[in-house]
Amino acid sequence: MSAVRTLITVAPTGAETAKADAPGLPVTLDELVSTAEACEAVGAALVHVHIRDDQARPTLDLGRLRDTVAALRERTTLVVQLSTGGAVTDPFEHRLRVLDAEPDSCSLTCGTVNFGDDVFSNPWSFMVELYQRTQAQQVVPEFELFDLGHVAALHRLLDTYGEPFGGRIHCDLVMGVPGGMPGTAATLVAAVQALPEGATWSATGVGRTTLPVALAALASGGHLRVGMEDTLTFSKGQPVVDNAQLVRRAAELATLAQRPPMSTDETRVMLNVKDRRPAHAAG
Ligand code: KMH
Ligand code: ZN
Repeated sequence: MSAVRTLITVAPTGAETAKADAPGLPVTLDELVSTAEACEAVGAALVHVHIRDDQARPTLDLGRLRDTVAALRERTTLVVQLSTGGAVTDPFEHRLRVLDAEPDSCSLTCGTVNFGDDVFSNPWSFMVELYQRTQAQQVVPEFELFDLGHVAALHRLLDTYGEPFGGRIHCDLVMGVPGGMPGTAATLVAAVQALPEGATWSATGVGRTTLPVALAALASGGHLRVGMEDTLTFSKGQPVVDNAQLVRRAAELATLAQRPPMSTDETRVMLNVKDRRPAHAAG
């Protein structure tokens, strides 16, 4: 069944792009929080977070992650999702430790994939360890699926280790990565048909697949992820100015499809995240 509203996730930074190549990329805490505020104002409900160090290099420093989660909770109502993918160079132990920053949600990639000239490594043993930690630490995982084989690995994970924390299965199809599944409508439909029964899902098309994937996702009843982690060109010859520009366009597309953006409260209910906001935490 198709959702009534559209969850718009923004992935504002990623780990791959240099600030020098994309001036609008948020790399400091202030830039990230201002970006998050601007994106919430135009329709985003969830932020997928990668952070940078003082030299704007990707980092998984736990103190910085904690400060980032706190600042986002203070200045926005967005659902805060930390990346456990990090950069392709990050060791597994650092990626597992991300959960100690107590986000609402985290990404969990369901298999290894060629990633341009690199390899994004997610062996089964790492997936299992990360999944079990999400269950123990009460963090809702979002299953990142870069390939059809990742959908099969997701079924194996659920069959073997049970349901995720919160009881909802939420996936993100990451399409158009050189080495992963192509960002086409036909591939999206094939992946969606293979998802676990009752799963909710968003899709993101990397690079020039952004629009075809967004349109196919809306046509198929899915949600949207956009942002400068995935897309740096707004249209032919026109660089993305900032993340809000991409969120605004996604919100317009969703509204045209008569499934306008979902609020942050509705998103919390859909994903069943634990409420860790200071004013809301139980006990
Ligand atoms: N930066 C990529 C290697 C995730 O956030 O979980 C992995 C990535 C996926 O971005
Ligand atoms: Zn990411």
